[in-house]
Amino acid sequence: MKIPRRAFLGSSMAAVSAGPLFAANPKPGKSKSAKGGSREAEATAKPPLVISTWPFGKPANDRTLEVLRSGKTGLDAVEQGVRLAEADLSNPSVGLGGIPAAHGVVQLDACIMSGPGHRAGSVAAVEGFSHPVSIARRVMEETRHVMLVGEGAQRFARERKFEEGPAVTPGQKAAWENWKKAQEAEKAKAPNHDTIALLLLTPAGDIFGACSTSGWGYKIPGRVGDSPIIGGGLYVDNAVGGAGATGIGENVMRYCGSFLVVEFMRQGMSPAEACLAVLHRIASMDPKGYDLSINFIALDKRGRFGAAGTGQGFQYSVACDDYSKVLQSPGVTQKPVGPLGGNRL
Ligand code: SD4
Repeated sequence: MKIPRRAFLGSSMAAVSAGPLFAANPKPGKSKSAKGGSREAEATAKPPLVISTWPFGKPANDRTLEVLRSGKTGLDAVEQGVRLAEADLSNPSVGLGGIPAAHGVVQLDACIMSGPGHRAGSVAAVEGFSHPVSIARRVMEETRHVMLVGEGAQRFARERKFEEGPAVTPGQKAAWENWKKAQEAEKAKAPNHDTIALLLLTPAGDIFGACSTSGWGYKIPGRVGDSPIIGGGLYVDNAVGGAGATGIGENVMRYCGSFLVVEFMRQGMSPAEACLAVLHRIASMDPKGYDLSINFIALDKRGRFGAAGTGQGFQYSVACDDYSKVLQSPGVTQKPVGPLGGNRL
């Protein structure tokens, strides 16, 4: 097993998670306490480098690198990585295996972004199709628009013969019926919702990103979260870096969260510092303070990467040549990431 070149971590917690492939950051000044007692993580790896949300991002990262190594483009690679997560029907938060909306049908949100050309495509509230990330890509490549939603997005996908997915499974239906008995849509609590946001830095220095989710479980039909919003759940700037989000989208999209992470990197912060700075910024403005259940991942043009969450326990996945791991993100508060995290290995 080879050790990735130039790899280091600045957080003791992350260094433990990273194992022997990463050495402790030799610059102690870089590892400072975050508000609330957590520490920032900082690491660098030689591209190709992929970072994504949650442990289920790990196979998606591996797939992304595999596609890139096979000679395909960075855009192909991030799309295929996210498609892997979308195809996993045991994942209750991405793809058609996701928790349905309040009317009992799964509605999917996704987007894709290319650093080169600063191009983006997005779809929201799409029912019945297995791979919203691919529909988003076609919106980007074949229309003059950035975002299609609902019936319009479905018509667009149908015309292009996109794969229609399995109907709601008996398990999803039974869970939905139980939920329906218990509460109204307006009072819906999400028992578990995650998202895959995935970022790639290619050896040529280009950055690509993609994001896909079934959103907030039992959401009001038509509700759109941060994930398909360019600058909300995902943002890429080819001159600087990329960022993605997971958690309660309402707490990200009101602040253009991923855009802000990238802007802070542009001002000189490392990815880890930028993720934390955005959490602090949002908490300083939001009536809920840090009680937000949001998490960010980021990478920059130099191959540095990092993550941060409002609570403890947010895990993210990182892969580069000869390295593919699930890492632990620093959390600003001691509150657990909670059922919204739904970490699974
Ligand atoms: C949303 N941000 O729809 C997504 C869901 C998510 O952990 O990431 N949950 O709000």
